[in-house]
Amino acid sequence: MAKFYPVGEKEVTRAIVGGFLRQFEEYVESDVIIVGGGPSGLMAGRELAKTGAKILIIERNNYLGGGFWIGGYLMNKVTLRDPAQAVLEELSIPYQKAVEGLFVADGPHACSKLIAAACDAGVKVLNMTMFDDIVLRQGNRVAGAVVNWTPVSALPREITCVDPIALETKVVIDATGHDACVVRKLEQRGLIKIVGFGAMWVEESEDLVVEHTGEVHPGLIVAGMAAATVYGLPRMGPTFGAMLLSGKRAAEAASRMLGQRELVKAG
Ligand code: 48H
Repeated sequence: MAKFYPVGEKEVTRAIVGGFLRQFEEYVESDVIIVGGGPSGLMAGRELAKTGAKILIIERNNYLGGGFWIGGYLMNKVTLRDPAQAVLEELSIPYQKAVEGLFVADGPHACSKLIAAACDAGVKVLNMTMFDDIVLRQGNRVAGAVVNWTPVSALPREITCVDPIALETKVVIDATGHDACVVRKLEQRGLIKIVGFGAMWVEESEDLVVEHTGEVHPGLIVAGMAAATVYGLPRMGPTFGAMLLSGKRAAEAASRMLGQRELVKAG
């Protein structure tokens, strides 16, 4: 049996610290920051990274995928309505037809394939990292994200004084789901009004979410369930086609916004 090569703890630690720091320093500046690594954020990231843009996903959890792992009612199945099965085909995710126009896939399989597709395209991820605030420039254009370690936000205020740090970017995508955390920071400053998502009505909701995906404020795109929250659109329940197609639309909007601007070189 082959024996393991004799490297020890210090080499393991150096590899982790060095690897993290090199990447972190490089991604202090990016083309697009996507806040939230659920289905809409991952899809947007994958599409944008394919174009050569430098993409960073900020995710507060230690895992990616958001609500896409477990679908409805903790039952590990995700559904998609026609035409979103095309994305399943594109990502080689196995699925079955449930009834005409409705398809079902295994959450863990679908989610892990989507995560892999985003990573394969070149998306980088900062997980256990909480979006804390926005960076605003002239004309209140969104120009970055202020972040902190997730565990810091879990500590009581009295015993923490850990200031967050800021990352610069050209475009931010709010893909934080029901909370619309990024847009909420604009609302807190009186720059925008959030309506709050409406009651469930799947037949109406999905087209509306995709239609409303786009620039909500200079430099900021809203995608996925966050779009329903911002514009007061009906929710859709445990079906994910609109999340994936909204991610694609967010990527198209971001590409247009990046337009002629020179992309930041990914090292
Ligand atoms: C860093 C954050 C922060 C923060 C949140 O909830 P998600 O899966 O979002 P979508 O929009 O891609 O998909 C929504 C879908 O999962 C869903 O819930 C549906 C279809 N519901 C329908 C209905 O009727 O209820 O993912 C959002 C991600 C999560 O991973 C969060 O942890 C992350 O964003 N996140 N990351 N900093 N402040 N807030």
